[in-house]
Amino acid sequence: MISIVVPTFNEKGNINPLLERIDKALPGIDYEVIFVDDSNDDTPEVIKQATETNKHVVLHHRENEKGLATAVVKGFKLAKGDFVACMDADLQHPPEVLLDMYAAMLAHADMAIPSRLIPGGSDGGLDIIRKIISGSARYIAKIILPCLRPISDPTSGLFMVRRELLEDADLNPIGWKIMVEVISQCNVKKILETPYSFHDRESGESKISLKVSFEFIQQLFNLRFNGKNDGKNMKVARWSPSKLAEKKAKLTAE
Ligand SMILES: Nc1nc2c(ncn2[C@@H]2O[C@H](COP(=O)(O)OP(=O)(O)OP(=O)(O)O)[C@@H](O)[C@H]2O)c(=O)[nH]1
Ligand SMILES: [Mg+2]
Repeated sequence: MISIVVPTFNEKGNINPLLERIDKALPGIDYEVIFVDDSNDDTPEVIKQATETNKHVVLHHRENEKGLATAVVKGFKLAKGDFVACMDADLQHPPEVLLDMYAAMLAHADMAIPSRLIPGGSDGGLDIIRKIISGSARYIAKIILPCLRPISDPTSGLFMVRRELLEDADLNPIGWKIMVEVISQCNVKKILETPYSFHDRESGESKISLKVSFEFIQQLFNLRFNGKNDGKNMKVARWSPSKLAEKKAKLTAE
């Protein structure tokens, strides 16, 4: 089973389109979608309604608690699948990449990381300001944390990992970035990158802020001094678009 952890803060317009697309993306594959929700609008009601008709949906609502990364860690604890994915609710991470990541995990990856920045990937036409912000975040992250250097797109919130690797990891993320925490604190030896196209947000608002950037730097330094993975035993491989298509075709033919 795949457990898909989705942190939500005021995403009511995105929940049902997301669930429909996840269901189409994983034909015949067992999965659960765990929403860890800190919203102060109707989002939990929309998710609760979905739980009544969709057996794949799990809702964990937190009162008076916030924070994207801690929400994801909570989702990891609730996950029951062998593989655990993390994905934003706002459809910027197209749910169709779940099958790409699953194919990578079946090819014995410890962690699958879709990338906007390898051949076949795209950042979905981010404006120049967002490009600069996200490029700088990656650059700074790679300077501070050597284990991130071979990874092309290590600062998004989109990945899949073997659940057993999360079990003994000491995940204590502050703020926003959960993927760098997982790479640094889990014993990931084989990472597979697959190309994908990022999309613009269709509904709801961005929650990014200056505070988030400061917390990110603080998190990177914490991991530099306390992280378990120095990157020396880690291998990163990449699939081309044609290799990915071939692997997925095999998977859906089975
Ligand atoms: N549970 C929980 N989820 C959050 C919190 N903040 C953001 N999220 C969710 O985390 C995901 C990423 O947040 P976004 O605001 O889309 O961040 P972003 O993708 O970096 O920024 P944009 O590109 O502007 O959308 C979305 O699914 C949000 O709903 C929070 O405090 N708690
Ligand atoms: Mg977003």
